[in-house]
Amino acid sequence: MERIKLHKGDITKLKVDAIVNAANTTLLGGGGVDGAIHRAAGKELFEECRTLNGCPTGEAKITKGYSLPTKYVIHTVGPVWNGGKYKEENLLVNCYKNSLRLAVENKIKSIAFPAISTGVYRFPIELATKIAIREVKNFLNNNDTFEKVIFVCFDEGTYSNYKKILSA
Ligand code: AR6
Repeated sequence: MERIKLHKGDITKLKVDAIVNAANTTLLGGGGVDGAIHRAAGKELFEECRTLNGCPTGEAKITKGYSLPTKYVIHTVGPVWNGGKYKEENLLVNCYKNSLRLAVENKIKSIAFPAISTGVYRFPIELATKIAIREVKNFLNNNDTFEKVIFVCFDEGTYSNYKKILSA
């Protein structure tokens, strides 16, 4: 699984074909990684997002990267954690599957994911990380177009959690 990489830092700095945004259903920006991506991409990203008519939870939509070093941004909407009885796990699985599928359709060879739903949306970090790693591994097993999939961790706690689960 040497195509999977772990990186600690800011996803907006990465020069990859695509970065994934943990957006909300409006796709019109917000806080956390979404806010950072919109700030770094500039207002053209907001203008393109306005034309997309939002995005349901678990699905994904693609835009250009504008002032970011990345060519594309794949916007996906993670579930808000409400205790685990509202299909939160399935919806998070869908975020990874749909983002990766959209990447393949756009000939993307390198992609970086933030820890979707684990911030403002309160999804338990360990469960979210297991889902993220399992879904990416499954996808890579059936696909050889990706050269690199990077998990980007913004804080030490997230990083050490990914490190532990990746090496388990
Ligand atoms: N680079 C990489 N990861 C980051 C960055 C960054 N620049 N900034 C934050 N993170 P969150 P969610 C991490 O809250 O839980 C927004 O308002 C952060 O530390 O950004 O899916 C949207 O508009 C955490 O580990 O996303 C939605 O309303 C992870 O990214 C809502 O938040 C996800 O945290 C989405 O909530």
